[in-house]
Amino acid sequence: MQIEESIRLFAEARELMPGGVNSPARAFGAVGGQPLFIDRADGATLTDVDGNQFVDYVLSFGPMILGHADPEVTRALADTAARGTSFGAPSPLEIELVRLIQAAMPGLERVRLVNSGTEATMSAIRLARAFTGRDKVIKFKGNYHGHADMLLASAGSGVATLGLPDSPGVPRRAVEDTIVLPWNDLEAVERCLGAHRGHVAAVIMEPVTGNMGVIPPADGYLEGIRSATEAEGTLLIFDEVMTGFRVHPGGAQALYGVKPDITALGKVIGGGLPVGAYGGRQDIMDMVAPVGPMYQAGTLSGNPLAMAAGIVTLRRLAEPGVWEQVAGTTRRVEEVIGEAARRARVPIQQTRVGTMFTTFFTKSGSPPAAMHDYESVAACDTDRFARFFNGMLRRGVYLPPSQFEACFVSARHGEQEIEATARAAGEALRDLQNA
Ligand code: KE4
Repeated sequence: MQIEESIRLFAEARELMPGGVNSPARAFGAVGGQPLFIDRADGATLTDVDGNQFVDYVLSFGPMILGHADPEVTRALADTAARGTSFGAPSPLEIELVRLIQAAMPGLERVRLVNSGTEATMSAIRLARAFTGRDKVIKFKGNYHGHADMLLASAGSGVATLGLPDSPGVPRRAVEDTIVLPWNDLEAVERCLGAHRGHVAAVIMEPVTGNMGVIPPADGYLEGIRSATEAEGTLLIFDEVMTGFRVHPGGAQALYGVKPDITALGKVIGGGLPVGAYGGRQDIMDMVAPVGPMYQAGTLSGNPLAMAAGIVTLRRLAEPGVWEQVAGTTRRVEEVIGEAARRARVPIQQTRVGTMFTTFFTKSGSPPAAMHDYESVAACDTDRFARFFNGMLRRGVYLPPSQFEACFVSARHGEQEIEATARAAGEALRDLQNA
């Protein structure tokens, strides 16, 4: 595969931007080689600046569930842009998007729109502290909630990939009220809440993790955390920035029937434009300025372009059968990769929830029974993953460049993409086994 133009651009980009990228997750740090520069994308296909085409399972790390350059989204963006791109004043589009979010997640009685998932989770934590008057926050090892200081401790995603347990520049006092517990261990939460009775403002969690790969909660885990937090007056925050509209049309809260007090959203609700949101019970959200004293603001919050793309995306996902079709394709993709691994006799563990999935490369010999927590994922054979990633890339399939990320499927992935993935996986896994 010829990538001369990407090489040239990467050299130039590194002179301008740290690592030549605007997000570490794109840096290929865990898989070697260098990031490819993308020229355009359409449907399930990425085309890089050298003309190489790929079946895309990154989909902007989740947002592009309709597929890239969806004609209806593109038309809505053009029409909206022609009417002005930002007013610094409310617009009817914000009402439309919030109504679509509430239709899917009725527990969000009030919603505040922001510009990224990081802003959503950061604001949700501030809100929980304001509402409870408490300072401590429980998060989980391997869960990533964006890069706000108080949440950048033992995070997943790029932090796990880069092995940066606590980022420099985050002062100790910024995380001294952040307690990090093991994921999928209900007793640890119950013990911690008891030990810090009256001091824990919130538990924040990815209800299904995506940032250490996809790991579903153990049976009863979410329900147990819900009742334990309820009993302690601690707010439960579901970070559904990734899982929202991905694990279920109503998010993990609908899939598992567990209602958080506050939900953070992002990615899909903006259809590929910068967006985030946090919302929940009205009595809690009434703490947010200008109704209440908790301050949070944003120049481009509720931006008409992000609203337009999000409205088209959520409307389409609400049409009968659309989301189910994407979930069905996701199951097929998992099947063909699993079949290829069995034929090549390469040990893998596969996880899938709705429209997101992960292929874990376990160390041969004694693979863990199942992917359950950060330790089981950290024990994976990340070198093997890297070789698989590059074998797939060379054969026209673009996976997230880390074992600690989720793969995503879109409404535009079909038979052709499944067959191309099956063929590439068969060859890449055979190469692995013969290496
Ligand atoms: P953003 O600030 O990147 O919009 O959202 C942060 C965030 C919050 N919560 C969850 C559960 C998330 O997955 C994310 C962002 N996810 C990463 C991918 N694992 C975004 C990709 C990147 O950092 O470039």
